Amino acid sequence: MSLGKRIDDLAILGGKPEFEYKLHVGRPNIGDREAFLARVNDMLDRKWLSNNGPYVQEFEARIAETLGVKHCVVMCNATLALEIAVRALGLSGEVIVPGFTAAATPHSLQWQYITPVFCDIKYATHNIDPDRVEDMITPRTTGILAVHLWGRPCDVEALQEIADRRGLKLLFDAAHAFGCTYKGKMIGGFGECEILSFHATKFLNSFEGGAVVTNDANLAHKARLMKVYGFEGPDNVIYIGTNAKMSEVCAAMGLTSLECLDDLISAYRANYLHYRKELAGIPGVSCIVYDDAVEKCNYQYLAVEVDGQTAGISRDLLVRLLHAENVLARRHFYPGCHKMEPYKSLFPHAGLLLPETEKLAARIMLLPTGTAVNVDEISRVCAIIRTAVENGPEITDRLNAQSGG
Ligand code: T4K
Repeated sequence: MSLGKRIDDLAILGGKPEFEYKLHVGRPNIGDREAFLARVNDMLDRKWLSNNGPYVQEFEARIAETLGVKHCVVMCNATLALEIAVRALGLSGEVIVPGFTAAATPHSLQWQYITPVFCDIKYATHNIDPDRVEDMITPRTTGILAVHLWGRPCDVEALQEIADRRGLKLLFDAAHAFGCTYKGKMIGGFGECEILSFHATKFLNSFEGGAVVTNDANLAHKARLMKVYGFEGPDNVIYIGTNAKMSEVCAAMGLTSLECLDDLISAYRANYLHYRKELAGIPGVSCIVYDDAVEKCNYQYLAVEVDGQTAGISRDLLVRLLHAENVLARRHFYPGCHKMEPYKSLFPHAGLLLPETEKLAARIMLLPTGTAVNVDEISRVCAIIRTAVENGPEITDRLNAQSGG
């Protein structure tokens, strides 16, 4: 183990990569393989592979129970779950969303010809800023789609107060927030509904999957019909629907993942604490704060802010440098949805109202964590970052010289 790499040994300057294999952000958690395979065998024996099979029903019941919500409607991914929730709620015109989120969030609106109106975030929380939401409301606004980014809860009460006062529907993209709380209550039951993701890279994995969770029986019923083409009964379609069904094999994986929830949280938490310790004191580099004395969190995202001025190296160069070492850090959610198509063409000046989003998008990187990463690897990743920060200007100069700049 070569802790404390010297500048000359950095792979970006021609040295050998620290890792012979790639460390990914979002490597899936597999859970108990035997339990999963046993379920798959049962499923094959049963010859019931999709269409609201027994595993899907069990998965829905287990999620609702875990989150303390009345209804869980699982679907094939969170993007379709978002689209269905938006449609089932009857949203139209404009809906307010943060710009600092995955493309899936605004796409779920634009796909249905509803205009996503990008709202700035609060820098300290990375979440939509309720103080800015009010400014974005127009006569066409019908809803607020907030995101519990990195699993840290939005200011739910402030958003609900605005929604109630202005007659808007409030829903949450909780794709990152399985197992997290707001004011001690599990995320899942806030607003009209919340949307979960069980994508392979997520904390709770069903290969592909998502869900609408809600305490509203009518909304759940509507979402349930809409995910099966809008059929109510064998010959009667009553809504425009789609096919958003989850397959049995995905539900089998989801159930298996649920069984190891506590182990997963312990693994992510241990990694998070180790990262915090190892990154402490590196100038300009700060680790996201999760505080389980305040709220339960799943520690899924190891978000690190790089202040290039103080660190002496930019976030982007640091990411390039880490990639050369086979540490595949990600710049989520750079450059912000408002700077991606179709939004950057539709709203070329949106960034003027999103200064905090733009600042954060230029500084955040995600580092590898989860069950596929151990503390020894984390120490080595942090040692590379320390070397990079200690030698930032020299690395930049050498790279410029190499490229003839
Ligand atoms: N709302 C929010 C706030 C979201 O973040 C997302 C999705 C959604 C809604 C929509 O949820 P879904 O419709 O997906 O259920 C990943 C995920 O695809 C996506 O779920 C996630 N957010 C997004 C932020 O991240 P990428 O572009 O990072 O995936 P990809 O293919 O680059 O994989 C990440 C890393 O994981 C790679 O280094 C490879 C590794 N990997 C990935 C997969 C799938 C593996 O090692 N094994 C695997 O099976 O999007």
